[in-house]
Amino acid sequence: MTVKIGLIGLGMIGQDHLKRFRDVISGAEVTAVCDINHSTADAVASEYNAVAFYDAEEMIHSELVDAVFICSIGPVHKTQILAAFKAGKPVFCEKPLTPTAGESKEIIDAEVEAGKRLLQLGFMRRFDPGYQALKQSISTGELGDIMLIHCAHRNPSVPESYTLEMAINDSATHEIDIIRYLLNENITSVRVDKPRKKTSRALPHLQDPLIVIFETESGVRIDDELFVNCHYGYDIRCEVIGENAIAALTEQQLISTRSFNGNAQHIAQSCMERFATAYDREVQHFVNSVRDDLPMAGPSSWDGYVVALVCDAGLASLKDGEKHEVVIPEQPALYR
Ligand code: ISE
Repeated sequence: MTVKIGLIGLGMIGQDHLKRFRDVISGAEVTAVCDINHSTADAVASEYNAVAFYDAEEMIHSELVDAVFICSIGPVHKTQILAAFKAGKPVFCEKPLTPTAGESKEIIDAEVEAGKRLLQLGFMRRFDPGYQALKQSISTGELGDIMLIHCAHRNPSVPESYTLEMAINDSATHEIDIIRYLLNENITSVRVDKPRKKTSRALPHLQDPLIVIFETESGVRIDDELFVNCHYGYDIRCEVIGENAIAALTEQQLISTRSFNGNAQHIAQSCMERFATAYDREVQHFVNSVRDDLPMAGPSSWDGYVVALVCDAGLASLKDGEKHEVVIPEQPALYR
């Protein structure tokens, strides 16, 4: 069976996924694309031999579509996800699930009512071979009891539309999810520190870098440097400090180059470049679940909801600088 994909949102990540469906993914083809910008939808549809839609709900209900692939902006996710659930179609949704925890809760309620998982969320880092190896070394116990994790989330630059809050609910979301994945436990508190110094490269409305401190149920303390105008590259770091040993993500390149400039390794310039393998694997995982008619697996709506709860606490701390507790309701059986 070839899964017929309807892709909503033809911005940067949407177009990156379109290329992936064309060049890498097996068992699926993009039959429909949708964007509110008519000329973008028309141009992309003709390039990819798909049908153009301008209205997401119309595309979701079309017979051309078996599964819905959401790459639109966060504020419209809830409506599109609920429409796909109603049409009984499986959904892949780029992060965030929704901008607020309240909206994510509505998605949880709808999925619980349906009685089966219908959505895979785009937390692609869970499919990255480096993070998977880190998780493996934590779970075998070879590092001993985990005490600290140091993370850094560096982007070369961000567009003018990037707000201060997005450092938490657009960038740090990735660390929030991956900490829960690595440690298999929840985050219980968040504090955002604003260093007195900020880079001259950040637009005036931003505070860059920021440091976010998380604590987990068992007491692991995590510091996350968010530096989204670091200029030099897209650099994601993670070092896990155990009682017996320390494990960290390595440089991601397969080669280094020796020359008059020294011993150099290329540094990725975007998340699409750094996490290309992870994106390929998450999308193939989604397609396989739909093709084999399995309940969705991988990052879930519940993961999106919990991350949104942590983000809400982080946003409160961004305002007052205080430590905010995260209260997580009981997890429905569907997600256990
Ligand atoms: C962006 O939305 C992403 O998801 C990237 O992975 C992240 O590094 C960036 O900071 C976000 O703005």
